[in-house]
Amino acid sequence: MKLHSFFRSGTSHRTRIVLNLKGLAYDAVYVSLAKNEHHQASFKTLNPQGFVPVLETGSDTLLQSPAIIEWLEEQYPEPALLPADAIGREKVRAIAAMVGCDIHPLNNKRVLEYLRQNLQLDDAQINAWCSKWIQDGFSALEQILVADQQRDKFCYGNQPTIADAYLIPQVVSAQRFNVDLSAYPQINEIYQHCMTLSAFQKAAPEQQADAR
Ligand SMILES: N[C@@H](CCC(=O)N[C@@H](CS)C(=O)NCC(=O)O)C(=O)O
Repeated sequence: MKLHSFFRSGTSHRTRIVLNLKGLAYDAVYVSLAKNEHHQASFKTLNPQGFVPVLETGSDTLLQSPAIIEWLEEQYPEPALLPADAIGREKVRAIAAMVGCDIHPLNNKRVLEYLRQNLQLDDAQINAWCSKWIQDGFSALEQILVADQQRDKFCYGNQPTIADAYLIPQVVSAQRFNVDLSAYPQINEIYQHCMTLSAFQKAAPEQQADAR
């Protein structure tokens, strides 16, 4: 498999975590968002949206990290990254959606470029924009995590799930935007715990060859 990715991209990062948790080998193809390589025609042939990640399986080109992650889960069911019961799966997918649908898209490069170039916001205003959506999402998520009596060291239960794969990159991004993580002790604890696992360590942005 070939993963087209960028080290700092949260959607690439979550996909790397899932690949690593499942013990799947892949070749990384680096697409520099910093150099706007995602706008190149050759990349847009692969993904007309011009977004990373893209996963080439050998027979298919897979787009959209949620769909790629669900495909990996179906194709490589062990270890399972979704709970066995329907309510558990709903809860894990809900956390993933809080990050994937309600936080991450608002902090994306293209959104920030629009704020900077079209709406003339400065760095401080853009930082405030990013922090706001991360804080709103993390405040709600923190309450959900506190209320879950069954929870152990991860977002759900005592095994890593897709929810953790979404959350950890968002924590990394929160750090970049100087969000004070001490306001979210459960999220911080999950982050600290996940980062003791090699699947998460290996997926970290600074470990990627294109970060150097
Ligand atoms: N919904 C898509 C979003 C993909 C996405 O936005 N990727 C970002 C990197 S995290 C990207 O390629 N951004 C390029 C840009 O915003 O110009 C997914 O989850 O795969």
